[in-house]
Amino acid sequence: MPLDPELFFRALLGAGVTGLAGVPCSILNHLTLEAEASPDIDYIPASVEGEAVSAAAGMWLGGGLGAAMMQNSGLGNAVNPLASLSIPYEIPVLMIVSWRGEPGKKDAVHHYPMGAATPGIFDLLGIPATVLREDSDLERCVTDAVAYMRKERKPAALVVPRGLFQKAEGGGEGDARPAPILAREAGDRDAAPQRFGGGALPSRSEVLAAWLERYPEDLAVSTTGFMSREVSAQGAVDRHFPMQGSMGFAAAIGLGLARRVPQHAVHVLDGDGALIMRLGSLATVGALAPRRLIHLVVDNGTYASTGGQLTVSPGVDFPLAALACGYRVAGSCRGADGLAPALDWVAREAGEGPLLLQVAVSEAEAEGLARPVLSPQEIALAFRDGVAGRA
Ligand SMILES: Cc1ncc(C[n+]2csc(CCOP(=O)(O)OP(=O)(O)O)c2C)c(N)n1
Repeated sequence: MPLDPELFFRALLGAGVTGLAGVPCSILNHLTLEAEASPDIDYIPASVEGEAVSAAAGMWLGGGLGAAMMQNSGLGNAVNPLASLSIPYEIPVLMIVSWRGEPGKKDAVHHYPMGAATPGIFDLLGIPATVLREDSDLERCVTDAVAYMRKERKPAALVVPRGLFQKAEGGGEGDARPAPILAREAGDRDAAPQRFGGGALPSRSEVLAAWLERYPEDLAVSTTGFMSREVSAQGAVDRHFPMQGSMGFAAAIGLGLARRVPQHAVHVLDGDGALIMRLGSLATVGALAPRRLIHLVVDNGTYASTGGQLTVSPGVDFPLAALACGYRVAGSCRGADGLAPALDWVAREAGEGPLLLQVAVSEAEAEGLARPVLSPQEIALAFRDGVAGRA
């Protein structure tokens, strides 16, 4: 007999899961519908599975406990932030993964390879995965997984085979859809980007120093590579999360965090290469429109951290893309003379919806930047404690 998915949803809430980010699967349809409609859980409709893992990690940094939901077809999209964020930083994320292509069960052919690989992927990553069966005690499985996560500060997975749950009643053809997930009024599609500039390009260090001087107390998540090295050198552990790894997902982490602590400004310090890798996050951030999220894109036109190879950023207008995705305001700055006016503009405009500022920088890099001295686990814990300690 298929199980009642409602029990599973209640078990998640009972175990203290505060947020769910995911990409839908028909097997998990009920869960998505419940999460969309429930005031008891924060639901983030992720653009890609790795974004779901990263947003769930951001929820944990903000004092909550996040789950990432996905079809196993998308498990590959989640591996990078599992392997380079959740596991090394010891940020627990509950993985809820459907199992298409389970060996021995009839399914569409294109699901078989991933179906066969799914248990092995969890094994290789050292993530304990419990397959839910019809005779499973759902509440127990959820509680045990969450207890493990809290104790070990590691991700854990619950695997949901096809046919385990009764079919969802809502969401079928002809049923009324729930209200649109989120208010979309924040962005003004006709808004034009603000443009600042003049003079030679500043360096990344100069931009970051000016930024941190303006916002010494705000929370910030920075992108992998040199940016986070600089942030560890110039920043403070209780409010700056210098993320190394999970390339492209700084905005997703910032989003999960911002949803947990909407009373605080959350800055995302991004790179052009990283943002191009996960441009879909602009759409998620734009749609959910966290009021106090500020997205700074430091654009040197290169992958500086791996040797200065060219990115395609000269062809990308990040502010236009952000506005098109629902950011409330966006601007760019090209030239050191424009930096102070651009930062004044940010200070005036921030607070009513996501804001993006792209700052073109030179390729000059600070000498001898070391990796953070603290371990990833220490960084994550210090940051989470710092967030918790805020008024
Ligand atoms: C998924 C993934 N792909 C590639 C890399 C290697 N890598 C680390 S930093 C980096 C460059 C990032 O470029 P950008 O965001 O423009 O920042 P910059 O290095 O210029 O500061 C790359 C490609 C990685 N860490 N993770």
